[in-house]
Amino acid sequence: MNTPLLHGPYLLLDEQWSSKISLLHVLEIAAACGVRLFQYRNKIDSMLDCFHKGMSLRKAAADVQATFIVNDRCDLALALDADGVHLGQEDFPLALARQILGEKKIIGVSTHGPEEVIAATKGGADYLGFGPIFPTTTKPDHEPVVGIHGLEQIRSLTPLPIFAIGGITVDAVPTIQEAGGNGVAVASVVYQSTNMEHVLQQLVKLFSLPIQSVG
Ligand code: TZP
Ligand code: MG
Repeated sequence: MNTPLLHGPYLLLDEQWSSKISLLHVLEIAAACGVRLFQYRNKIDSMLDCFHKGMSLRKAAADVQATFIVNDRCDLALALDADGVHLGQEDFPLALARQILGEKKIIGVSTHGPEEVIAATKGGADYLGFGPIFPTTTKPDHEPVVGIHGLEQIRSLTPLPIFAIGGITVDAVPTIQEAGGNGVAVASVVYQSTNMEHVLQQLVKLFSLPIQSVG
C-alpha cells in the first residue's frame, strides 16, 4: 500500500448486503470506478471463513493499492495484514487496539456525538466514522440520527478525517462536504442501486472535485 487514503468514498463490504454479486466482484467494480478505501465487515461467519474470505478481498485491494480496513476484529486485521481496524463503541477499547496493532496500523472509531468524538481523538484514532447522518435500514439497531447539523457541531472538535455514515446518498455528498465531512462510508446507496458503477463513479467524482464555496 502507498500512503493510506483517508478521504472520499469508503465502501463497506458485507456479504449480507450484497445478495447478487460476490464481494470480490463488488470490490473490483468499485476499484475500477476509482474507490480506494474498503472495509471488510463479517459478523456471521466462523473465524476461519472470515479469514479465507477476507484474504481474497485483502489481496484484491492490495492489487489496486487500496486501503483495506477490517471491521471489529484486531486479530483478523493482523492475520490478513490489513491496513487497520475499525472499532465500534462496543469493540476493544482504542488503547488496547493500539497496543495490539501498533503505531503503523490505521484505527478508525465509530462515533455518534461530541463526547465520543473527543474521546476517540484524544485516544489516538486515525479517523472517525460519524453518524448515522440519516435514517438507514441497513443497521436496524442504529444510534439516534444526528443529521447534517450533528456533523457541523462536531467538526470543530477534531482534526481527524471524518467519514459520514448512515443513509448517505450521492445527492447528500455536497452538503456533507460543506459540513466538514472528509468522506462517506456507504453501503445501501451502492448495493441497492440498479447501476452500481454509476453511483460509485459519482461518489469518486464528487470527492475529486474542489468543493465549491457558497455565497
Ligand atoms: N452504521 C450505521 S449505518 C451503517 C453502519 C455500519 C451501514 C451503512 O449504512 P447505509 O445507510 O446502508 O449506507
Ligand atoms: Mg464493531
